[in-house]
Amino acid sequence: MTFATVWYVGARVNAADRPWASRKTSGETNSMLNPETRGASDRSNEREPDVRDIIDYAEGIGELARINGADWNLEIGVLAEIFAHSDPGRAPAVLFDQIKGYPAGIRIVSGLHNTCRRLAYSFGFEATDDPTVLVKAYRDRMKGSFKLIPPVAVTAGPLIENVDRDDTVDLFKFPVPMIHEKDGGRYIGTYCVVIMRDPDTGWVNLGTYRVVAHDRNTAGVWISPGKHGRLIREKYFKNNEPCPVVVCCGPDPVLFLAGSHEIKHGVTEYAYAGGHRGRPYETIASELHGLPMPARAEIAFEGEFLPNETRPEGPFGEFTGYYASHVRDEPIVRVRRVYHRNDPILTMASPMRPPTDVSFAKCIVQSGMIWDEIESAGLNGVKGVWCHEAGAIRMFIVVAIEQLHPGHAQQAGMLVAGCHSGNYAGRWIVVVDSDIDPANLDDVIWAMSTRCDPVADIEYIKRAWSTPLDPMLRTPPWENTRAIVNACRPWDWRHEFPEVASASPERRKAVEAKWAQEIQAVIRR
Ligand SMILES: Cc1cc2nc3c(=O)[nH]c(=O)nc-3n(C[C@H](O)[C@H](O)[C@H](O)COP(=O)(O)O)c2cc1C
Ligand SMILES: [Mn+2]
Repeated sequence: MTFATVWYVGARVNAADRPWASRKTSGETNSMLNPETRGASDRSNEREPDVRDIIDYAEGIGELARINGADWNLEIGVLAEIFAHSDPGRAPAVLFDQIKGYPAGIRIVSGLHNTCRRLAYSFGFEATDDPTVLVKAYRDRMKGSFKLIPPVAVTAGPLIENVDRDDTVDLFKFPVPMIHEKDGGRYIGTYCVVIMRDPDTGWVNLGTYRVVAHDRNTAGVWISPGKHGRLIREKYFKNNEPCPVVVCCGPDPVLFLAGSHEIKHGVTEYAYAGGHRGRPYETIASELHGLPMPARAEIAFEGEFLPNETRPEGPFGEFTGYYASHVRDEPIVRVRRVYHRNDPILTMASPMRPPTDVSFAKCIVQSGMIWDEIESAGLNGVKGVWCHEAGAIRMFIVVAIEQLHPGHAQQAGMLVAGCHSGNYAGRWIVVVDSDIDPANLDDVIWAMSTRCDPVADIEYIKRAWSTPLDPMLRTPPWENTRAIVNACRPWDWRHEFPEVASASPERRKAVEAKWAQEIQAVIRR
């Protein structure tokens, strides 16, 4: 053992013992809350969004592990990987303290919201252990009460408890982790949002892009072609101007998930995340460029991308589970301000062979987004959507439908492949009937094996939006091929399709009721 202590904290405690359950902002009224969550307990909508709140919550439900004494250099990243792989979708959040070479209190956290309960809490959904219930809750909210809620500017907040300026800036005052052996540097921004403003429209975009600390006051950011931050940066560079930027390391979970999903062009992720919180985010204007920073974030730093300066960036572990994009010259950020809370907590998302410490939560949110988008495009009969962790979230997506007309399965597959949330870096889209649980790989493989003729039932889309991170691409343009697998019973002879050999639901229920004790004793449900 190279670290000093590991322990798991807390079983479920009484509501009265949970200080976070009663934390309130002065002046807050219930009308600011998402209506469907009003009056409910255990939901973060009722509190100020920040990293500490979700850590408290995780601790309260026994889903927090603490590790003291680990090294930022190839221990913390590897431990995060060991935990994430140990129990995908059920692993605890891990809080690292007393990090080697750093004062106690400067911490790193990984896996903040990577279970059903912690994700439900963050979004203010009913607590559940069933991911498909959460996907549906997301879709129902978008169809119902959801409204964008723009942020509000404030002048004070914990983020500016400490401000370092110019010569005192040092990114390595934080225990920036070296995550994997082959990484090309220490990455400060993994679970982060990169905040930039469109020079023409004033739209503020928050995107999760990886950020390396090159040295004490220089950072490198890798943004995939077509991403909003890249489009904004290109506008400044076209005029040979520096591009103002704030990197926020330590946003609360909903803001991070907003930053790492494909929110519509022109919509600020603050308003999307605020809509889910049911309250506006409070933002503080950054000193140099007036960019809005989350007032309760842990760490942020500010500077400019320089139009004519680059440094080699990468390699870095990527969401597909590979080092595919190698080393390239990328623009750098000259860092001139660092803002942080007392005893700051650097948030970390370790990129690794999936499942990762964020992938389960991402699968839920992305599945919900796709479901919402394909229905909004007019598709009827959708019964479920699931993005699989093993498919690196984006590369293996299953949609279940109640087939209603000829060509329906094809329409569903095309929409999943083409909608904004399903388009980037995809590979396989599988369409299944409604008796198949899209999140259950046994079900999905059974359907693909028994209801699909590979020659007749697989369609291809060519030249689709991919990325240098796609391990199957070696050169630009970064476009790839999608397969839409129709694993539904063939529409034209669906009524003659062989019957499923399984007890009817009624028969099963009756037998289960009669033999309940015996069944429980055998399979211990
Ligand atoms: C942990 C994590 C790391 C990511 N790293 C990058 C990255 O380095 N570059 C990138 O372009 N996208 C990255 N993404 C994906 C983007 O965050 C995502 O595509 C998002 O939609 C970008 O925001 P935008 O739509 O406002 O451009 C990452 C996502 C996650 C969850
Ligand atoms: Mn965006």
